[in-house]
Amino acid sequence: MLNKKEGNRSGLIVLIDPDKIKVEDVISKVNIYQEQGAIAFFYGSSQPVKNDIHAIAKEIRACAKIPLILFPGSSEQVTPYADGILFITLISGRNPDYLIEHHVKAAPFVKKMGLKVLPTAYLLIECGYRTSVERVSKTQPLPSSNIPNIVAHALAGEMIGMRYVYLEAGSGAKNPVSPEIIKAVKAEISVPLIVGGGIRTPEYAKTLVEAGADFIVVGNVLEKSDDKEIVRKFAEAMK
Ligand code: 1GP
Repeated sequence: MLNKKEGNRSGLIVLIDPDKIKVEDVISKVNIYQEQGAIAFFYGSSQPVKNDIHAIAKEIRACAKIPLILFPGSSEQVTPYADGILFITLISGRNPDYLIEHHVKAAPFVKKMGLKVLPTAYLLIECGYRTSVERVSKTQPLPSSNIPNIVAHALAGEMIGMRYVYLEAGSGAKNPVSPEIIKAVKAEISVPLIVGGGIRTPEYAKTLVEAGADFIVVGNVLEKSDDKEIVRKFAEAMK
């Protein structure tokens, strides 16, 4: 489901937060993002969602030509209006709710809805302040200075059988994941590496891709930027 475009080193994924988009803006935004080179949409929030999560997903799916993949902060964010779901396990933390409880709650629905499942080892990396993932999940991020420990977590995720490793600095992170961490993780794992959180410039995305990131996730910067070509610039930089 997550495929790089032919000839590209990496793929750009746009995160759509259901609480940060209006239903009436969905069509124009989705069209801009996909025309400018995004390869997939992630959809979800680390916080409880107030908007109608199903209605917005339905609208996105109706006009999306690229996969719409749920990136749920909890089992309550599962909707049938998607192509797949990142079945995330927060293995950087030790909270059983995010290691198995939400999975058990969601599994029967995911099966019934026929969503394609992408089992994902999700590692929260310290970014300089307390992120909403940290607050909501009541877990500690992995210290960014202890790279062997981050690599060990990623490896454990792969050995357990997870098909993707996701290094997350947190939405709006001041310090995104560093190229050094990506390089060290990529050298040890063989599954695709997704990186997100606080990535603000195409240049930084390029550095991360050169370090070994297979997929880069951006969210906040698109909502805040006035540059109408920003997605194209990210996609171009990552080729
Ligand atoms: C995806 O949470 C991130 O991994 C998105 O972060 O909103 O900071 O781009 P930003």
